[in-house]
Amino acid sequence: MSQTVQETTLTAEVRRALRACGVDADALSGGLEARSPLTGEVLVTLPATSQEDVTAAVGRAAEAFPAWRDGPAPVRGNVVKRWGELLTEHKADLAVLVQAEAGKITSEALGEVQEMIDICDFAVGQSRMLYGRTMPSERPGHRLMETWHPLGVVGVISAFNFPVAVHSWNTALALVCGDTVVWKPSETALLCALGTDALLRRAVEDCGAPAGIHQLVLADRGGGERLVDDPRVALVSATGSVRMGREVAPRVAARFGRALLELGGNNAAIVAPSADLDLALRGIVFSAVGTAGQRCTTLRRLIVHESVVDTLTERLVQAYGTLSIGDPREPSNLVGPLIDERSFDAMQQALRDAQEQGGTVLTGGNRVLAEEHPGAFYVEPALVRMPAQTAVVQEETFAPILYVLTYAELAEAIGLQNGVPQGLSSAIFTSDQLEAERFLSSAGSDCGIANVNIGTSGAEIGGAFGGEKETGGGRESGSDSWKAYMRQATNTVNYSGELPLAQGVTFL
Ligand code: UN1
Repeated sequence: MSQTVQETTLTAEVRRALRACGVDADALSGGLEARSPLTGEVLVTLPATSQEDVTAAVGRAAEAFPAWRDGPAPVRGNVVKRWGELLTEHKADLAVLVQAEAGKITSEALGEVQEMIDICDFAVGQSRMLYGRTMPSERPGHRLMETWHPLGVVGVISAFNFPVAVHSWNTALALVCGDTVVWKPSETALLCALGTDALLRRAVEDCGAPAGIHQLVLADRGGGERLVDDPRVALVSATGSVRMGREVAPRVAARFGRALLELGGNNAAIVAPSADLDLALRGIVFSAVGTAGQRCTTLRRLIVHESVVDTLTERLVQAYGTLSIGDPREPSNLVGPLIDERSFDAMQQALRDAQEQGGTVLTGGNRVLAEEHPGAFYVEPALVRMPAQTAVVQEETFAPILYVLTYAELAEAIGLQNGVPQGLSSAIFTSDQLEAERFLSSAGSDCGIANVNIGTSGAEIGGAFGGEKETGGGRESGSDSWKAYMRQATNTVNYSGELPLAQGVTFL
């Protein structure tokens, strides 16, 4: 262990959890620091993956691909099944690492690992359902059909806020689809990546699968660029900011690679006059404040009918007042820390901008526990009444700020909801079926996720996850997202003994 790491309850617990997942925690040392947003302390130091190592990792994944591709998909499913079993066995251990690095409260850290277990289940089933269709051919004695084939190496770039679940959405599907994976986790979530990788490595060994099918690289930005630019990487699946997506997408496009992007959200909920306000209140608070406002699905804008806005904001202010903020290991706390100081500064800047743009902070926004933890950034979630959807409201600030806007007519509310550059998640709280249907129709929400009487966050893995516009257009996780990890081939088989040409063309 390096000199900088002090032995504390947290570092001891993290090392125990790493060992339980199969990582030789005592052998770790190096130039990278894994820091905890809980206290600001360094948990472990560990070696960085150099840019050359990233290229070598892509090489190993590319080498493992043909044998993996050629095996039966349900046999590939066995590896994912075993991974799911190990994740179930080590759910609490991995959650300790998620909590230590992402700052989640215990139930959300456990919930994140549960998402991994669920997607493994889903992918195992999918391994027997990589369906292609057969279409009627226009020619006699011909069969027209499609088949789905493995794509190659998939590069997975994941973010700090769902540091392991989003990796598993991609990896569980990519593996059953016959692809191999190189994973670059967030630089602020290295330990939970090590734990996840160790469990997957064990599953690979237990099933006798090729060792190269999953490669973890603890790389910085330069290493990430290597991954993005490598022509052997058939698909780059990247989760993160719009800024990151703007850099990744053209680089991948320049070499005609595929990109699956899951970028920022600026999610809104409409609260209609007929809404059940008790239910709406709970849905709003969880979506706005859960994970300290650091989900890409976090509720950031509340569009409330003018007849209920005063009652609802009053109740929200009250509810915000009861939230306990602090060390997420403490079961009574519901709001953990922001990931780092930069994130805190961005929140403060957004609050200043909001006030300059005519907003009123109804509650929250202050840093707390600064004396106890000078290196950690705990904040009171903020509720801000805005006169209009101003510039700051149109941006995603990755912190717990909820802007409140009002509307008179549903069309106006939908206009506000859609009037931002991002298009991930959205919701309406209403008891009016006609309103709900309008919201879900093609003239309603323009987001990838549109919900009724439920908040914007906390999606199940069974549906496709992703959004439109600046959110990047990618779909991950459930439904038929698996198709992004495969290539489609169209096959025409002629068993007629003649050679009729399509479109009635005659030749020779
Ligand atoms: C993310 O924040 O990148 O729907 C993913 C949710 C979670 C996933 C969020 N199931 O909030």
